[in-house]
Amino acid sequence: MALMGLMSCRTSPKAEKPQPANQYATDEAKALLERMAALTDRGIMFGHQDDLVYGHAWKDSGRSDVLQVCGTYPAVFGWELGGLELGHEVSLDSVPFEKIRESIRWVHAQGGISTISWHANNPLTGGNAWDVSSDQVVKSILSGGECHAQYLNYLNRLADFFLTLTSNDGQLIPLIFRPYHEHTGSWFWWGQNLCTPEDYISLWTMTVGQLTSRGLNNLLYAYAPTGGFSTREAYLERYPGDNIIDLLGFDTYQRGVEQRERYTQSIVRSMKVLEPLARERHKLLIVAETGLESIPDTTWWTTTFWPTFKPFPISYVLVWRNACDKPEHFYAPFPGQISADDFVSFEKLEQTLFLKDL
Ligand code: BMA
Repeated sequence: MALMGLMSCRTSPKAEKPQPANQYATDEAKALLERMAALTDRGIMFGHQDDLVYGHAWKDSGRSDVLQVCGTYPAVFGWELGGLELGHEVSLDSVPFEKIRESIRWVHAQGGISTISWHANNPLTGGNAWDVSSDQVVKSILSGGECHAQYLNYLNRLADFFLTLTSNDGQLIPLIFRPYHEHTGSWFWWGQNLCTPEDYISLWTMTVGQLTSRGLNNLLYAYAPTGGFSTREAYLERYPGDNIIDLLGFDTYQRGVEQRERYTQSIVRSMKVLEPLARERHKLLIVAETGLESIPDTTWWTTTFWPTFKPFPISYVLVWRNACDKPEHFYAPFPGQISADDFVSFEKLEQTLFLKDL
């Protein structure tokens, strides 16, 4: 009987509130996780990378393509810190970090949520995140490696920036940090064929340890391999651990209109693995990066995106950036784009959550 009682308690999704993996998490980080969990009962939050800092054919004008199309901002805002580790003032996508800081503060004051990606430079070769010419990079960063001190310096520069992200009352803004993503592919120096599972996990442990040692207990961590996995073992092969990760997700893209079925089926397959895993471990479920570049499909939002994600208890789905300088590189519509009207219908659905719904 006692066992049955315990089991029914454990299997009830409402029985336990999600707790941050970090036992010293700030009240704000705890509250963010609880709020995100509560919001999944109402729907799925829409996220967009770099929404406030540039968009399709504009920059520096304080707009938002999403706002211009549907009258409200995304609920979740993605930001990119690549270049900060080198002491640069602008990101690898040419956004001043000062602007990212202001934007994160603004988002927080409006009740929105910020998530941060990091295409970190390759410390061993001096190349960028996509430099996969050496399979010794992760090794060189770990304790005893030739780049260890240099990499701690990278992390300290990130920490210095994170420590300035405070709210009006002086508290550290709770944030979702998602480093070392898409690592089950081999296009970044931390990818599958470039390091062992043990070294990849050590990279995470070292990173989180260093940021935490700087007092950053406001960070929630998201784990996002490349989509397309179909077993729990594949998903967990390089998982840093329940004591580090708060959000389970993946990155996946639809490559062209003709790949619609492939995209939707792969998401459903991955979600069927992740949904029970997240429930058992009391983690939140996210789709960290997705989209169809250029959206050459007038009803993509209501006939592909929404029917695919809707059945699952996902906290947020984030679409990638609308580059200002690459006319084809956009993932959210802008006024006049062929899927813009459909996006308006999508925003009006009761279970799609934008900033005004939070
Ligand atoms: C990629 C592309 C690049 C960009 C990078 C980091 O997916 O959007 O143009 O530099 O992300 O944001």
